[in-house]
Amino acid sequence: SPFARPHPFRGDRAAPAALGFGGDRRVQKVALITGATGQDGAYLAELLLSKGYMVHGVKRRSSSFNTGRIEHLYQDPHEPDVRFRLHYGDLTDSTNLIRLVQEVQPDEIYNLAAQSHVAVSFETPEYTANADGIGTLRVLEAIRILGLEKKTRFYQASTSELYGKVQETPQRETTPFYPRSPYAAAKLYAYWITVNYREAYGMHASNGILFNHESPIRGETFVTRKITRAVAAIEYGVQDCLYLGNLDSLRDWGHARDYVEGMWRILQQDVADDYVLATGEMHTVREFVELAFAEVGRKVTWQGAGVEEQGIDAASGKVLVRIDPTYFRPTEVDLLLGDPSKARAKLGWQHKVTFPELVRDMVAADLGVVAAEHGIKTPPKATGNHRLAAVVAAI
Ligand code: NDP
Ligand code: GDR
Repeated sequence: SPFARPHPFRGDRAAPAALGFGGDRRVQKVALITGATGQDGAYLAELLLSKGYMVHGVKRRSSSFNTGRIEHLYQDPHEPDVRFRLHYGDLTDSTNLIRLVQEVQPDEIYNLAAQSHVAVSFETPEYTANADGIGTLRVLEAIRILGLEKKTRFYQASTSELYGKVQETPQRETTPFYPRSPYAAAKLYAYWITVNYREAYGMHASNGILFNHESPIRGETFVTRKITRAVAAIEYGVQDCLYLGNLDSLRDWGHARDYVEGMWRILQQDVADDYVLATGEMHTVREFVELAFAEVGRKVTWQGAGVEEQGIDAASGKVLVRIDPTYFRPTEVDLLLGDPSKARAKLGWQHKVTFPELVRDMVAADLGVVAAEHGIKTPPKATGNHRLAAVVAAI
């Protein structure tokens, strides 16, 4: 048994029963998450810990603090029964990855690490290819070099961006790919190298083709979080207006909490395969803006066209949204709409959080975040219940 010897990363005692794990170490699974400090990494680590896993996360060295999303999961490594460990690492460093996989001996690897911003990938295409494309190969090779092909299951964070210039709507597993950015081109390589290692070496390697998923801990430069933060900041008078790019792109937006559950289910299947995870509903950026401002009681009306277009507060006439062409991408993905039928049939997975619930959750959270950042103790004027609750929670 791999548990016969003491292992440097496994505690000597059983995991706490309070977390639903029965205490038999032989059934405790070990997971390694790359990108553990990101949005999905944080939700996934929390999910796996709740299922009794020993979770190892890879974090990058940074001169500034980058573990804010997983702070609540941190355990003092000197305590007994530690089930969450962080290790320094980088997807551009193959020796580091080989050593980590060797030390951790994971049952499951979730490869979530990536330069994940589509617009930024046009600025840093070579780095994006290295981290997102070759980085995936490095993790797969680590498994193979260490002879763990039959032990370690592999999940690749593939993306709806693969569909890019859409060939079929809605998009499903069989829809042809047409990447429209250096990010998507790098992820295309990662997708196919995952399929290839499955077919060539019999590895349990799967792609989750995930459509956009958001949350209150979404990176602040992705459009949804940028909007919800701005709604809060404008509401508190600490931001004048919100600058956006293309208001008409259509996205299939879900909640990250639902999607990490899908990732886990993909790795629990007897046979590795590729799955679309999506809501099957799409909305424009414009609709997201309208719904987010509606959460604080503002109605946005649109005036002008093209880069002159503005979103106006119907009640006060204040300009809430302006267009900044720097946010347009050299090549845009106009429309993404996923068909999650296969995931529903084979994994029993479907999204739970609806689009309005997602927007509400994010706006409520950002009202709290922005209030806390600026030391705002009371809401500026009478507000909806959730808003008051968020503010109270933050102070
Ligand atoms: P985030 O950008 O929030 O997180 C990315 C993570 O990868 C962070 O932990 C980041 O570290 C880490 N990272 C970046 N570069 C490297 C590197 N060279 N070596 C090691 N770690 C690195 O992304 P999400 O959580 O939203 O997404 C997770 C994965 O899923 C990504 O691969 C993304 O491309 C993919 N995806 C996301 C979708 C979404 O809608 N969210 C949809 C489909 C796919 P740090 O915190 O230090 O920056
Ligand atoms: P996306 O997400 O490119 O779909 O990639 P993002 O939120 O960045 O853009 C969505 C759409 O909004 C338009 N947009 C803007 N986008 C940003 N970031 N900032 C703006 O000011 C702005 N104005 C308009 C964009 O042009 C785009 O059409 C995300 C990432 O999480 C990827 O890692 C993941 O693979 C895909 O989702 C699925």
